[in-house]
Amino acid sequence: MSPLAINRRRFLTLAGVAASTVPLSGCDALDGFLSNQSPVRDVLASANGLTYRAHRILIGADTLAPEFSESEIRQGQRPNGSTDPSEPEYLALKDKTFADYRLTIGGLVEKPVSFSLAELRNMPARAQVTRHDCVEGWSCIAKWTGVPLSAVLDEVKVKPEARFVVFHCFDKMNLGLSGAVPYYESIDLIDARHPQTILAYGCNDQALPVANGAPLRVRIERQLGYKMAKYIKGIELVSTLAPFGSGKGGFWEDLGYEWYAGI
Ligand SMILES: Nc1nc2c(c(=O)[nH]1)N[C@H]1C(S)=C(S)[C@@H](COP(=O)(O)O)O[C@H]1N2
Ligand SMILES: [Mo]
Repeated sequence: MSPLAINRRRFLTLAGVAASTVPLSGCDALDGFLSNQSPVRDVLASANGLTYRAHRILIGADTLAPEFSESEIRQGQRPNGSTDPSEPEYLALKDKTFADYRLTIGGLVEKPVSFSLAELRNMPARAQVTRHDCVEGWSCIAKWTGVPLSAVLDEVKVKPEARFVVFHCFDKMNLGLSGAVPYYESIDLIDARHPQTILAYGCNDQALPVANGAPLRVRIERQLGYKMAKYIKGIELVSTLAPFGSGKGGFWEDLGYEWYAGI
């Protein structure tokens, strides 16, 4: 680890400790934890803003995540989260090995469009051997092949008012009594245009397996695993994240995880 990385981690840890010393007053605060008005949420949100700004200052926009050699791949990519979606729309596509799949791209773009897998494979490709870090405490090195998201964004021509890229997924997550909600994620346009941000259709020189997000998943190599949406159904360019889920920018973010999960 470089000294910069250690300093950055220490700084972020200290920032986190400062934010977490705000006391939770009894059960009311915890019960209201997930509501948008909760004061706990505001503290989390401001700590998140600090993390985002600290990362953006300390890491340049184009700094690359470390890449590894193929000999450092020890196993298949360990599947996590949804690994076998059961939604009928997904099963119908999977039945035909995704021949009818189309990635739709809309929202704040000049040319809303949809791409088949063959079209995506014919675009400029990038392969990278990178380490996936899951917030649950495991890492895995794998080779990912796909089309840079920036190339896809150039095709659709992003409107100037767009600020975020939202990934809509096929799989739904069970939230108990609240029912099932679709997995979704979002990133800003800096990460979207980062050279290692790719829409991956290949993993370890094979077609992307269902367990890892077939037919298409995003790799955002400077962020934690949960940001890397699998089973992508559509991409939307937006100016605000408020309309989606509980408005925090992703399935896990709506449950309290940081939106900017930089590593
Ligand atoms: N659609 C979708 N994307 C997802 C998830 C999920 O459950 N559904 N899990 C996330 C988490 S927490 C991780 S660690 C990675 C796991 O990717 P893998 O199965 O290829 O290891 O996918 C992320 N993207
Ligand atoms: Mo994860």
